[in-house]
Amino acid sequence: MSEAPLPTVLVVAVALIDVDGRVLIAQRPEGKALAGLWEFPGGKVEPGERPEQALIRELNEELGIDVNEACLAPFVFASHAYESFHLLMPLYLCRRWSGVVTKREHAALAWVKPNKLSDYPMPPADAPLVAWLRDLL
Ligand code: 523
Repeated sequence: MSEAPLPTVLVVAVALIDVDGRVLIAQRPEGKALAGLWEFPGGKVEPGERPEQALIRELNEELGIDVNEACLAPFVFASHAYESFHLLMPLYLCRRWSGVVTKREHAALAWVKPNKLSDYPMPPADAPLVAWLRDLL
């Protein structure tokens, strides 16, 4: 008998890119899954949300910034089978936002040159995106 397939969880994430071409990564806090690892900020898409709406909400909650949907460029899909669910995660690119990026829910934030991103341990879904980003930027 084959086992039941893992549920799929849709998560959205973003590579915020500043005027110097640095990318924002955020360290997951203690008490959460994957604590201590550096992620592209984002979160789960709630029922009834479009992915872009979910990302705009998450960026406001987590980083205190406002993003216009027209400034979100879809980029690439990450996909990873975690222990209890399969994560599907489109990563968007964003170069424009309003407000100041502020640490609200993470342990730390870092603006990192693309060629230095691999120095930061990342969740398994995020890590393969680094090479794409490095080649693109
Ligand atoms: N990831 C992930 N990479 C990444 C994000 C934003 C999230 O691998 N860039 C994973 C981590 C969690 C799941 O996606 O397993 C949901 O993340 P999040 O941060 O929205 O949810 P948590 O950890 O706060 O979980 P809940 O408490 O269930 O909301």
